[in-house]
Amino acid sequence: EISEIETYLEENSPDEVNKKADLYGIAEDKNVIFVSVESFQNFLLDSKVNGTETTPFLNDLKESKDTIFFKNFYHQTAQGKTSDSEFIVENSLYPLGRGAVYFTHAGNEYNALPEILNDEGYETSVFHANNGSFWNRDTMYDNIGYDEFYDEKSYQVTPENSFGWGLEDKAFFEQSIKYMQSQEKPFYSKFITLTHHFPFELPEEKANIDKFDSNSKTLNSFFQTARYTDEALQQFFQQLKDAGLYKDSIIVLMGDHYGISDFHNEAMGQFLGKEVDPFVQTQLQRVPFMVHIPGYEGGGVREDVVGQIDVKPTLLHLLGINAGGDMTFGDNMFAEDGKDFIAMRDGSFISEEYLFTNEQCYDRATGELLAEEEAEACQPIKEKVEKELNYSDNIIYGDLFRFYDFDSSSE
Ligand code: GP9
Ligand code: MN
Repeated sequence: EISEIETYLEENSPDEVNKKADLYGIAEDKNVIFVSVESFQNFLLDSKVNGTETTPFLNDLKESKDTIFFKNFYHQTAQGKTSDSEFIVENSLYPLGRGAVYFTHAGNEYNALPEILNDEGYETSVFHANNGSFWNRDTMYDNIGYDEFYDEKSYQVTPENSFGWGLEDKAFFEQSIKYMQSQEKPFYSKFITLTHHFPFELPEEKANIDKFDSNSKTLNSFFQTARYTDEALQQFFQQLKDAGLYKDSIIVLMGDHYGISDFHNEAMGQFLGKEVDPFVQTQLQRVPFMVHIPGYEGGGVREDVVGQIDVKPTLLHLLGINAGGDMTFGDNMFAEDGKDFIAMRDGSFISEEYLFTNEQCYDRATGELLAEEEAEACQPIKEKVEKELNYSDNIIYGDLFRFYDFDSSSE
C-alpha cells in the first residue's frame, strides 16, 4: 500500500517547481525559533475591546516588511489539541479522527522535522513549562529526534510568576534565553506557550485590556490572556535581540488551534456582529501563521489557502533542505501551483473557491450556500479529501513508514 500512497502524493505534489519557487533557501544555516501560540485565533488580530487593541505587537508584526503573514492559514487539529498541531507540523500527516497520535502511536517510525534537521546538523529542542509527560510528549519527542526537552523541571516556578496552568509566558520566555544561548548553532527551537489557555484566567493586575461583555465568561476573558501573550511575545523578541540570538534566526509564530468552541457561538456572533453559521464557524478556524525574517524586506500579507499540514515542507523550503523523497500531505506554501485545498479532520475543507462543511458547499468569497447543481463542484475535492485522510490514517495505523526508505528516495 505504501507505494500506492507514494504514487498519489507524487501526482499531487508540485515538488518539481519548489526549488525555483519564491524564497527557496532564504533561511539557510539560520536558527529557527518556532513558537506555537496557545489557542490563538485570527479574529484576535486587529480586534479591539472598548477601543483598546488586543494584540498591538502582532498587529504591527504582521504588517512589517520583514514578516510574511498567511491570513488564510487553518489549524487542522482534532481531539489531540496542541499535540495534534505538533504532530501535523512535524510530519505533514493528518491527526487521527479519534484519540491523540502522541498517545496512540508514539512508537511508530516517522520522518519528522526534528530528525531531518538533526541530520542536517541542527540542534533541536522543545521548550514548554508543563509536566514533560503531558500528551506523552517525553516519549514522542525521543522518538522523533529532539535533542532536548526543557519541561517544567527546567524552570523556576513561584507563586508570583505563575497562575492557571502554571508558569506565565513572560517568565517562560525570559527563563528560556539562557538555555538557548547554550545551544549549538544552527538550532531549531520550538516554544509552546501556555498562559492563553482555557479557562483564560488572568490576575486582574496583569490585565492590560478590559474584558469583553457577553454571556460567555470564556470569550470575555479570552481577550485579556491574548493581550498578555502578545506582550510576552514582544518581550521575547527584545530578549532575543539583547541576547544576540535575533539576527541569525527566523522566527515562526503559529496558533495551535481554536480557543473558542462553537458552544460560544452566540457570544461570538455578538462580537463579530454577524451570525456564526457553519461557514463562519469554519472560517474561525484560521490561526496566525507568520514567518519573521530579520533583514528581509519582501514581507507582506498572503492570501493563499494554507494550513498546518504545509508547515513542514514550507520550513524545509525556507531552509533550503531538499526533502524530495519525503512523504507529505502538505505543500510548500510558496509553490506556485501548490495543492488547492486544506482538509479538516472531519472532512470539511477549504479550497480557493469553495468551503465545504456539514455536507454543504459554500462559495468561499461570499459565504453563500450553493444550491444542488453548483454544489457539485465540491464533490471531486471531497473525494480527494476522504482519500487523503484515509491514506494518512493507514500510514499511522499500519506504521507504514517502517517499509519506506526515505534516504534512498530523496534527491
Ligand atoms: C499542555 C498544553 C495545552 O501542555 O500544551 O494543551 P491543550 O489542552 O491545548 O492540548
Ligand atoms: Mn493548545
